[in-house]
Amino acid sequence: RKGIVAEAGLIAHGRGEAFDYLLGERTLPEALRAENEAVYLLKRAKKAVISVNGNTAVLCPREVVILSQLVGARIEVNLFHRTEERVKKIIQLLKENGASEVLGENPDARIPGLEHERGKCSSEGIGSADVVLVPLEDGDRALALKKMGKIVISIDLNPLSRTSRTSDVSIVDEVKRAIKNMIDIAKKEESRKKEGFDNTFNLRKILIRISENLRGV
Ligand code: PTJ
Repeated sequence: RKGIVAEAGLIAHGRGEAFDYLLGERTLPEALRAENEAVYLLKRAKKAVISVNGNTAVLCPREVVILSQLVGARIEVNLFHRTEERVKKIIQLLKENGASEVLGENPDARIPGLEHERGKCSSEGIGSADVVLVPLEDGDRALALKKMGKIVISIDLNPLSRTSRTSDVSIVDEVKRAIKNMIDIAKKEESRKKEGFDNTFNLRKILIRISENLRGV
């Protein structure tokens, strides 16, 4: 009703919930592994950016701001169904939740290969970032960001989505749970040893868990 989430975002949310039931509405060990890897990459990035859309903004604005501060990432509002009004509302919401700076209001660069509104981004943000965290992304944009040579970390409850299959690190977890876990990891990350991480293997294990959950029923 406040006009922050796109109408299509409500349908996207339902799709996510359906997958969350199949996952058991909890963070799987594979998701936690991906969250560890994500924090590692974000902290070591030359220029990390957290891309925020309508759904992410309403579900966990405070968590996004805290994570950005802990890993030294900038925040950019980047919308699929872009309207200037929604961009402004999302920036305002993030600022009310403690963000000192949010990019995205004055896009001056483009993501090659994406048609007009969806391709807009900021040159000092997503345009020049080496690592981008994209919660609830669409497959085309995740792929376009990879083609630009960026490391793409996604958060998506659907392990079969094009986004999950395209990303370098695919976090299959609910966005608020995922970002809360990443905050905890970022707080104690210095003392942690990096584990080997294989995204394809990790996604495969999640699919096996879903089928085991169903078989259990
Ligand atoms: O705010 P905008 O204009 O950028 O629009 C955002 C939406 C989400 C409408 C747009 O990006 C879209 O249509 O996305 P898709 O293609 O539906 O992809 C969203 C993905 O997020 C789906 O695969 C869902 O399973 C997943 N998802 C939905 N809710 C959650 C989620 N993943 C994690 N946490 C959730 N709460």
